[in-house]
Amino acid sequence: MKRALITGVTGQDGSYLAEFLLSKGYEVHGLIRRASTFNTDRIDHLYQDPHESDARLFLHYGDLSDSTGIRRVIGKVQPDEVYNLGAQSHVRVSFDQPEYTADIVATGTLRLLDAIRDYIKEKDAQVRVYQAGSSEMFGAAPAPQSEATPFYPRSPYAVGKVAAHWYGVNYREAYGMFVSNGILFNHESPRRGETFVTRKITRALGRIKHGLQDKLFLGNLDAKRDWGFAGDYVEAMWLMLQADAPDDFVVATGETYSVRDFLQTAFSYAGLDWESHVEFDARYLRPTEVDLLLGDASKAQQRLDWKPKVSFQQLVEMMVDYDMDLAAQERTLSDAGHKVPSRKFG
Ligand code: NDP
Ligand code: GDR
Repeated sequence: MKRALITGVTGQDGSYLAEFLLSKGYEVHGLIRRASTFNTDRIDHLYQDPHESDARLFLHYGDLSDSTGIRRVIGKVQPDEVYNLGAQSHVRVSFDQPEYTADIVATGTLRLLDAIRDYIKEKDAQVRVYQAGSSEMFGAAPAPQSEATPFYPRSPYAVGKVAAHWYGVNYREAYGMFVSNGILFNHESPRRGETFVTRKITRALGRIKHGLQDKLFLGNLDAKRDWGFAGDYVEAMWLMLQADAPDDFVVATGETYSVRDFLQTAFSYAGLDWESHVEFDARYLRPTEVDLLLGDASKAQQRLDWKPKVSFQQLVEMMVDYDMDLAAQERTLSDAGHKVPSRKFG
């Protein structure tokens, strides 16, 4: 049985990847952060009591800021594959917390790679590493963006991801390690964090439809993104580690839509007019914006035989359907006198 270690297992991608690897027969280990409230909502449906003999998902406390803990977990888990998905992944927040973001996104990756490097040497082990790179690394570079496009990062987050990317390349070249960098364009799902624009929109839409809120405050509606489905993208991560040799791959749909297009598609699917509900709030603008992302994933298609299955329209409908159900449940609670919290951040 292959063993995988996932940092960021409690996040959107971590949950889909854990599900995917379990379905492939892996034993899956995840790094989780200690929090004062439970932060395992997205993986609770996968969790089994570790005392049960057929349990294959195990969680370990750890943090990408803590080398000693990371080294201990790697020594204990002895993974065949490591997926580094842990990050302070919010671009706008990275302007508020640049140093912390750099520490987790860039130096955290270095800590992990260095721990794996020593583990491989000490144990003569074979470990394959996936690094979660981002289309944000392209930033202001002209579209379409492929593996050959030079990076031009536009936020502390993106600069951190560029550093992490090059740490990966350097460890591959310096120590012969199997490190593959995914350069994934935006991918969404009903499990997307509620402060990212797509989920913020579908979450608000459900609540507007069910009379729980009236307004949705957003920033720049002109930005264009290449949005895919997270469930499709975690398969590309896995395929990268099954290849004969490590490499870097763009993963994208090859289509781009503006935030306004997303609003229009989502609201019209729900039979509502977005312009009656959306208002501008400058707090959601970024000091430097990424205007246009459009990926060219032909290398992943040719070498990994990967292509996306879920279209933009299907993705929007999947998210709206999910959030309509969620808002209906909230409405029931609210009607029964329970306080349903409003969503304030984004
Ligand atoms: P999420 O924000 O949903 O999840 C991030 C995960 O990282 C969570 O499990 C979080 O834990 C964990 N984490 C945060 N800080 C630390 C830390 N200090 N130490 C260890 N773990 C930490 O992100 P996604 O699932 O959307 O993305 C996964 C990865 O892919 C990230 O690296 C992201 O930057 C990158 N990426 C994402 C894209 C996307 O469109 N989704 C596109 C390209 C790249 P907790 O739950 O406790 O907060
Ligand atoms: P992004 O995703 O920055 O592309 O990073 P996000 O959904 O946050 O923003 C997309 C675009 O929408 C605009 N926008 C808003 N964004 C947010 N969050 N909230 C708003 O109210 C709002 N109004 C307009 C933004 O300005 C931006 O142009 C995501 C993250 O998952 C990263 O970790 C990942 O690396 C990249 O995708 C690829």
